[in-house]
Amino acid sequence: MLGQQRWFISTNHKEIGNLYFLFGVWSGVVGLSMSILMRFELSYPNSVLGSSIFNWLITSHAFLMIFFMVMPMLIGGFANWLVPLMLGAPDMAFPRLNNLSFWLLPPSLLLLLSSTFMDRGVGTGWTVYPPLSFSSTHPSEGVDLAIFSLHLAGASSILGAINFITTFFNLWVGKKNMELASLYSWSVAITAILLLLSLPVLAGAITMLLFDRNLNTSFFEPSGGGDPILYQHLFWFFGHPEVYILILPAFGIISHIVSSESYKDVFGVMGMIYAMSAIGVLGFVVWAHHMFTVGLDVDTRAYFTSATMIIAVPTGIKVFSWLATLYGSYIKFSPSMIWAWGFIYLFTMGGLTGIMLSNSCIDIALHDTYYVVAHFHYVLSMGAVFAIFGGLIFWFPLFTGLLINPLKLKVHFFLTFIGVNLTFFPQHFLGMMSMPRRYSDYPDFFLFLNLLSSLGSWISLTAVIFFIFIIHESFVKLNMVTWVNLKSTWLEWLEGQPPKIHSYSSLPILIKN
Ligand code: HAS
Ligand code: CU
Repeated sequence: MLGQQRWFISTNHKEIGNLYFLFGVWSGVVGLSMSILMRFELSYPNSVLGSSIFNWLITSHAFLMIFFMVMPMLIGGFANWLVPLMLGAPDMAFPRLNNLSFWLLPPSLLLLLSSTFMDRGVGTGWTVYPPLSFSSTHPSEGVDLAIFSLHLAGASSILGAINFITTFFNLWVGKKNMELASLYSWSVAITAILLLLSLPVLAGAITMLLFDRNLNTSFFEPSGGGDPILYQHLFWFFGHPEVYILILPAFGIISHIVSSESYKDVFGVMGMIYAMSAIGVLGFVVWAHHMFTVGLDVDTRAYFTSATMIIAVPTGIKVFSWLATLYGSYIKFSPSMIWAWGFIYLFTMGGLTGIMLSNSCIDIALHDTYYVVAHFHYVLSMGAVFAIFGGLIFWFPLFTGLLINPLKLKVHFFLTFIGVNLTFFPQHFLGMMSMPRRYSDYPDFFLFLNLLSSLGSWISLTAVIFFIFIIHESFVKLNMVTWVNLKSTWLEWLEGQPPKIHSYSSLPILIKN
């Protein structure tokens, strides 16, 4: 455990998982604080912070949430803890590499945070598009530090991906029966393949940008024969698979919660595996839906529109399979299950607005408006983050040996549910009224919806503080998982139903360890 000596050089997958969780929670709190500052700024017209600081806030918020919160928690934390256990492996395939993967992240975070102190920080947006990110337009060395930060985070993820792929394909006790491996392990394996194929492209793009900024190359500089649109292609060839990297492990977690809480195997396990694989493959051929406004010709736009829409099919297979699993089962409102319900409902909402945006003709009006912000927060803040909360609650007894107060967890869920919906639902309307994203000010006309949105963010903040309190209470009370209180408490939660030992539930793992 973390308390033992020399935990920092540990090669144990559970200890490394713990480190990832701590790291992710810390970055998440910093990223959340930044979003609250942004919502304060936007709660009233007139810019208080000014555009430089606001641009720095949106950039750091996105980097922190994507690379230092969601990825470390969903892949680093959950996958390190669960994949070896679910596969029946003694540890990850390369335990020392695993340690290195984690320890590349703190220096990466340090580089990102130190970029803040250079001039006015990095205000390029997480996409770091040239010409805005050129040294002529963004002279701050902070941009170079952010690029180095991404290099390190990328190296960490690539090494982690190699480790997960090797572990999954070589250390599964079921040998050749890959379809019997758990769905979460599958989701992580597919995510790892996506990481391995997409991250080097990002690394290439930002290195070319670094050279353009410092070494007089002109990959993206028209005056030297380069093309800034090339950067967008390279970035989104990474960027679109990246969004599926953020959601696939979440899909895996939801499958386990749904299966365990409905006392059934997931409906259509093979279908789920094929759907995740299809999402992974298709994710690589749709990138230009982020670039409909750069002047692509109409045939190209027609292709990217159709290819993007096709992703609704495998994703629909997943959504309907979860519903089919739950169908006819005893509907429970256990704390982890309500997060899964929330996920299925709100992720689908976010997915549907994605389908709207995939129409190139509609996207020309909606691109760079709050509609896009609403879309990706529905799939991320209410998709990826809901799965993180659901998974943490579901496996908390396994991770810590402790139980959490279920009633308070439900209060926390409803506070969050109200908070995030109030924050992001009005943003659809702001987007349709053409409020552009990434601005620190707006005309009075947009006041009411922005105020609602800010109000929602404060409710979400309250919910997070409450969650920290609940977890703290669990640690202080040391309500241990023992057979006695497992029986009494779990039976209480299950409203009279005996806990069933299920292949997808955490119980067999709990007993094994
Ligand atoms: Fe997205 C922009 C399209 C899924 C994240 N997305 C973003 C950005 C992020 C992001 C972060 O085509 C902003 C990046 C930036 O900073 O600029 N997205 C889609 C589509 C899907 C999708 C089609 N996105 C995700 C996921 C994310 C994510 C998952 C992270 C976790 N997204 C876009 C487009 C843009 C975009 C445009 C660019 C906008 C712009 O202008 O910048 C799909 O994977 C969603 C599939 C899921 C469903 C729901 C379940 C399916 C069911 C089956 C039946 C549905 C059918 C559809 C048949 C569709 C239930 C019927 C259609 C109707 C309209 C009713
Ligand atoms: Cu995309």
